[in-house]
Amino acid sequence: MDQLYDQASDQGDTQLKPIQLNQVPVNSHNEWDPLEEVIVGRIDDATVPEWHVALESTMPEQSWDFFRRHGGERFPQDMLEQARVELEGLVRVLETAGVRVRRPEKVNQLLPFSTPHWRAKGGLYSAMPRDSFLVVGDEIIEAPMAWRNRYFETHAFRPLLKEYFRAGARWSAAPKPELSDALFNEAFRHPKSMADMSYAVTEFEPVFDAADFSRCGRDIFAQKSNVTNDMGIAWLRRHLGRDYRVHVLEVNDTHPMHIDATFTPLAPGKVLVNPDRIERLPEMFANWQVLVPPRPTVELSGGFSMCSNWIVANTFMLDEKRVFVEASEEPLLRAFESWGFEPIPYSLINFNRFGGGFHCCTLDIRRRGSLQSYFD
Ligand code: ABU
Repeated sequence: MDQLYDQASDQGDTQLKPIQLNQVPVNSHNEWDPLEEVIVGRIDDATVPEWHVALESTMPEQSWDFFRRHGGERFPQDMLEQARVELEGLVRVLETAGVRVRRPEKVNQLLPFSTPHWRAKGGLYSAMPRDSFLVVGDEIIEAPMAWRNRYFETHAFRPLLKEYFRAGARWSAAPKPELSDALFNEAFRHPKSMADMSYAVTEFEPVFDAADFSRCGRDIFAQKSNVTNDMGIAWLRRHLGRDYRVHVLEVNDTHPMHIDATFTPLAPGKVLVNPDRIERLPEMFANWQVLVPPRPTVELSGGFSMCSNWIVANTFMLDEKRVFVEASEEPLLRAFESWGFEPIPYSLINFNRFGGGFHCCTLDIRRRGSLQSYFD
């Protein structure tokens, strides 16, 4: 069996052991290979982010006043508890399916922090590992996130990252952004159409959220958004090098943040496409089955939400057949069945209000499969 790396190159680190390929700790090339290990976030400690143009550019208008009044405070306990119960239940479902589930540390998100450029009253949460990490093969990349309250978000996951690194995974981080005022677009105005498009972030430095990327082996699809700029996409493309092709999709979304309720590869040759946000896919999808989900019917409860009802399109594959789908979204469940999938109905309807669904709250660390091209 080949060794994944040569211990001699890790001079002086006696804790590192050569590992065998069949023990590789991190291995995920796409969104559908059979899942073996996953990180599921924590919501218990979520703190309301402070009002800022980066939030204004994407958060639903009915929630603005809540952010303005409560930035830096813990979210109401009943909201947190309902979401926590759903997330813990999801962990049990994954474990019952034979998946090893890992969790971030509990951290105090109420601790203030500062840099030479700005101060934050606290963090946000460690609920959405999909936003802060991109797994590409055996590498975990920490994203240079644009929201100031998320500056230290990866720290809750560091014990896991160190464990994976010691076991042979590659671990890298994009350049830590300054997030000074120069990154944010002072002239930001809510665009009414794509012709009028304006983003909250400038090209001052590379920024991206990992959830603006979607993996299909050697081809990775990205969208530019209010947290991901051209420079961030260029950084990732150059970092990954010639083994990968990073494509930027044309997305019809005037308030974009994260691609995973917009464009979701489900299996080789099958992609779920949000009909409100994607009008056409690149020619390379000509032989793919393009699946269009029915429009959401459920309402996110309670007035406050950090995303649109399209969060129900934020699905997560256990393998190329089994897919987690919001249990109360009947039309979507039926659609998946008609397309030949085996939906696993589970409800995250209270968790969704924090801005994420099945794909956001998970980070697939290990799937059984290898690097392939699905388009050649
Ligand atoms: N990652 C969450 C995406 C939510 C949305 O696009 O509506």
